[in-house]
Amino acid sequence: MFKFLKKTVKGITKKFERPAKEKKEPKKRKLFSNKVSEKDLKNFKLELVKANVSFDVAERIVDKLKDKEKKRVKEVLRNELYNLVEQKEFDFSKFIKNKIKEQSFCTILFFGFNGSGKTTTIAKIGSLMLKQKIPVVFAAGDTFRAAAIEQISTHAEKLGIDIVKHQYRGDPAAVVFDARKHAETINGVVLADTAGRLHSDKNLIEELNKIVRINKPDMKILVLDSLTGNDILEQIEKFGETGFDALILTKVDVNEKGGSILSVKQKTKKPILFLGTGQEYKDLEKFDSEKIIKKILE
Ligand SMILES: Nc1nc2c(ncn2[C@@H]2O[C@H](COP(=O)(O)OP(=O)(O)OP(=O)(O)O)[C@@H](O)[C@H]2O)c(=O)[nH]1
Ligand SMILES: [Mg+2]
Repeated sequence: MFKFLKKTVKGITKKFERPAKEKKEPKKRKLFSNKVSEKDLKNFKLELVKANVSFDVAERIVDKLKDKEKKRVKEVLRNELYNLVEQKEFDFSKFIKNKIKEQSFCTILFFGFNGSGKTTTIAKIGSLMLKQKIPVVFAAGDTFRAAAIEQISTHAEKLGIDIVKHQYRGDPAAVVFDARKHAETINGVVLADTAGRLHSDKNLIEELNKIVRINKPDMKILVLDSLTGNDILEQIEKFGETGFDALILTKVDVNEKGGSILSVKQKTKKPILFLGTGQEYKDLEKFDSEKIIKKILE
């Protein structure tokens, strides 16, 4: 996980950890500065961009190192990384439990482009809800992609979770509505799947907006594939039209680069709830800023 970003960050910190050369060549001492050079910063910025850190964020990181003493690089980087990924504690299960207490159901809508990992993530969260004894129902809201209803039905069956589904080409807003009615009868949470692709992105956003208008979900979660490079920022902008409360980043187990995590946080300022770390139900990690920084820096 994040091997490439880690190597990049390590590259610059290591470089400045031992100013041994200066001692060996006292005559030339004046030529050596104890500050980080412009050239090093430029190279570091390029490396960050290669690791999928967006240009803006790479610039921000590098700016923080400008005119800093070499020996302070690690500390400055640590602080900046912390600023970039820090977020307030958010107890997802508690949020759901409270909503159910208040209104006898909770509706959570998942969306994101095709293949980002929505359906798999819903199955993982379904499994988590079962463990926490929170009644749960799936809404098969992707009525567009061939086999999408079967895919989520298979998860429902495997996990022993109720599912509400309609016909292919049916209205997803109605599917979610019916699932919500079911959730009220079991005092549970609706995990609503949606399509990742329609005839056009415009259709997709319009359909999502309709689902939101009709069902007023308690939480809207954007699911992003962490392997996506700079396009990830474009995706965020597109789904920003619908608006979202939180994010889930998937496939971090196969993400060597890792920089997208920094850009996403900076761009959205929304909490990342979970990271998808594999294809099994258990492969869902609560987002932990400290842990991420440790992974990158140590
Ligand atoms: N390695 C890994 N694979 C994942 C993860 N999450 C999802 N996948 C895989 O990514 C692929 C797409 O996942 P789906 O859950 O079908 O994605 P989706 O967003 O529902 O896709 P559409 O329904 O086509 O829009 C599947 O092969 C999943 O097994 C993850 O955290 N790690
Ligand atoms: Mg899907």
